[in-house]
Amino acid sequence: MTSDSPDNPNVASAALKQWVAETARLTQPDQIVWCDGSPGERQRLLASAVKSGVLIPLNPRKRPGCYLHRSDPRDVARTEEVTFICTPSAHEAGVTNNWMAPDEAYRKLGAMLKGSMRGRTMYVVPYVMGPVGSPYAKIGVEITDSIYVALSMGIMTRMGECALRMLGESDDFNRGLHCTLDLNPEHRFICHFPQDNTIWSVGSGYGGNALLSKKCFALRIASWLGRKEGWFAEHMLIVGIRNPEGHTKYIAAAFPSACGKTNLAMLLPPPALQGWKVYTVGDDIAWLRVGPDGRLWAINPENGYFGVAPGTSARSNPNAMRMLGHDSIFTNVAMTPDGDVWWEGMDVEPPSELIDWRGRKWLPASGEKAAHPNSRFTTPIRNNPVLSPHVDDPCGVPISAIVFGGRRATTAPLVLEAKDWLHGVFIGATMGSETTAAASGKVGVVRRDPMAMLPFAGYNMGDYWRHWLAMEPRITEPPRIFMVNWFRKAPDGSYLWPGYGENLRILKWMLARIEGRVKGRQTFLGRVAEPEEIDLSGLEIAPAQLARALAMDPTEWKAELASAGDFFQQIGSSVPEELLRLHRELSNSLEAGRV
Ligand code: OXD
Ligand code: MN
Repeated sequence: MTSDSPDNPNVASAALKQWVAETARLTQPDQIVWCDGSPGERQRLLASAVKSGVLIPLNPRKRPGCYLHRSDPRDVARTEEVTFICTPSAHEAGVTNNWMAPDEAYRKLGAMLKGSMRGRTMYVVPYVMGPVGSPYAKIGVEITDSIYVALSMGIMTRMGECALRMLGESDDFNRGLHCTLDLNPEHRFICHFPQDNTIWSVGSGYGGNALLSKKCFALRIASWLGRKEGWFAEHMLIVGIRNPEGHTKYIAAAFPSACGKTNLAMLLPPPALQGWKVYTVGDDIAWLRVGPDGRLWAINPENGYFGVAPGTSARSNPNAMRMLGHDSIFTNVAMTPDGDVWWEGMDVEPPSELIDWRGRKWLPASGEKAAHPNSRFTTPIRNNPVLSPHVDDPCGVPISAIVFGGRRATTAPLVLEAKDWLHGVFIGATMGSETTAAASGKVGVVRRDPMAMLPFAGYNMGDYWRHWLAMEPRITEPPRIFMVNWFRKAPDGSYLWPGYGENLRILKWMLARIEGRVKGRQTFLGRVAEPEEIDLSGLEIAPAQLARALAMDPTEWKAELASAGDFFQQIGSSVPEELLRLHRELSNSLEAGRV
């Protein structure tokens, strides 16, 4: 449906038409394209993106339907320093978010948006987050001047007429306005207005800043809506684990960006764990509600994967390698002379020459990375060979366990089960992780990343924790809560645990705990697996190495709790008293020598 009049689509609600008209008056595009999500439209947009050089077609014999996009080299990751929560008061945003007053943000960005689409096309992209028609799904509309964004939204969401039909005459939709401007980082702002269900993002084309359905709507705005409406929007994968008897249990797991969520979500069981199978429901975001049975039920609001390419290989994630074989958009990876893709950690020798992510000739001796460390793939969910049959289930899947994990070279054990909901919330709230290339800034620095939501909680972190605690009485059949750490290292810098598919052994231990078949070892914080309780069949790992991966070192934990205490102080008066009390009790236990 192409039109230069915003009034064209008959099915759009009056509120939507009015907002599109207002936005067009502000930004002055040359033409307006309402995206209908049809295959024909996709082909037209792809052809146009190729013609303008936004996309480079890859070798159709090797990667049918696949394209490469190279971004501006200054625009390769999320930029948390220019991401703002624009609530009436600064307190509502809290100290972990940048805050700007809504009036100021609208004025400042409004000035930048004035006439900003002159000479450009404005795409109106309606989309559904969650299964179409599900009572838990929500609708958004993104207006963008980027064809790359429009095409990526067509992969990442259920996009087009289905959203307009579901919206009907309602005015209840997220209003996302995105404009690339000149991509100068100095003109970059990602502003969220939770009270208005609105996002304005300017100056970046990077996925996490520009595909407004994802981090901006499905996490920052949705977390705020979740508190208001009594549910959770979380930075969690959702995975189904089927045991050899054919019973499937679902786990939701929060890990910070670029810590292996996609790999865990589509894990291939090791050969020795015969009969086990893993199904992906989601790899990045979970919306969790309390069902009539008192359990937590999760849907994946997305319809595609926006995953980190480097490190993805036939060994680390064979299912991802299969799904990347067709109909995917790659961003900032390297290109081989025969029009295929390459990245570091693909476990394939690079050819003698490549074109690097910036479009320059690359030789193995150049000493630089050929693919950007945060280069990405954008792939339809249906490409995944182990997609859960319940991915479109309007009610989602019931969650038996919640996992909090970080990237920690020290301190955090391979697996630990929290004593109860409060302990679990504490573990999530005080989680630390080393920073990665998914956000701009220094990589490898440990920071507190509560529930892996530090960059994504759309309101005051202390209030977010209060919401977690306040939900407890409603969840009468609560999931168990675990902490994991796949990344602990030996003093020589090697990883203590092999990770990837072998992580199923740890998930299996969790299921055994839930079924009461193993006890673990009680520690001051919760139960850590005993080495003999972990299924090690077919895996060679020295007992001392495994013991180290599972160790709770009092000195490390004293430092950890001190850092958690500092973090609570930083958050200030909104930290729930229950968490402060538990922190005091745990610190006292450690001081008293109880580990
Ligand atoms: C992502 C991220 O892209 O967390 O999922 O940065
Ligand atoms: Mn993420």
